[in-house]
Amino acid sequence: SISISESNGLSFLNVNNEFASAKISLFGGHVLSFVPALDGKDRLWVSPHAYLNGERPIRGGIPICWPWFANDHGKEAGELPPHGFLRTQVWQLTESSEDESGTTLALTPSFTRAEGFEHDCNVVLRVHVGARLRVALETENTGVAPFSFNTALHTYFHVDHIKHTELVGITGEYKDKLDDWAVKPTPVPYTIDAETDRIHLSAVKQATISVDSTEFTDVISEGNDSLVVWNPWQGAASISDMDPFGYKHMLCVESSVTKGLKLEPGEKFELAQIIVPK
Ligand code: TA6
Repeated sequence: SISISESNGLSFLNVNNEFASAKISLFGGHVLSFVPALDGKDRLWVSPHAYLNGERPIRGGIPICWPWFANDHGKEAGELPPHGFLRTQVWQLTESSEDESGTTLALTPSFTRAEGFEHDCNVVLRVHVGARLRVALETENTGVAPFSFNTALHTYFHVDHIKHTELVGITGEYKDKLDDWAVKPTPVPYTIDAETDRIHLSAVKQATISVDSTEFTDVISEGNDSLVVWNPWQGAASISDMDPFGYKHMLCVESSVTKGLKLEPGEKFELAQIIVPK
């Protein structure tokens, strides 16, 4: 079933079926929770201090970065909104259906053209809530000229404790934002014990979040050219909408396009993340 609830001027879609429940905010087209019936544990984390009133992007869940990632819009940081302008607008539910595999929704943002991105295109977010959660952002060039963009599904995964968490399956090199983008080999084992802000440069298709050496969640990516891993660690204390200790319970693993993707007129592109509870 799908129901709509309202709170603080925002609307939320509540999906419930035999496989899972999920909550999606129309502000941001933003998935906030995915609780599989398998074990009843939410795979997504939302900050207890998140703004859920439309004043700011929501801290947690699956923010949508588009048509640039962080501040890679080619202007000075702060001139344009970080991570683009889809995560701060109200989306519309345009389709919904239910079948034996779960519930599928389609949402569209109110606008896709704004300062910094003056191109004709359509954007659709498709969310399938089943035994797995699949979130797919489709961009279509409806104009007459090519354009380039970046995009990410900036997912905040819930982990019981970051110190007991390991990322398995990421190979290749990463660019370290915290070290002037120095290129470094991916660590093995991949544990997090300090502030971490990395763009892994290979198109990692599957990574596993393990807790206490037990697989907890698989993160499958489609269409990505990179994977971003972020945890602010104690720097979270300076992020006003993040609990100072929130970093202990979250890890961002983001299916991303960060190298610039060119879409020709008439072309469509889909970036997807599939969250598989183990
Ligand atoms: O994905 C990593 C990152 O770009 C970090 O550099 C960090 O700033 C984070 O996202 C959160 O960004 P936000 O704009 O949501 O505060």
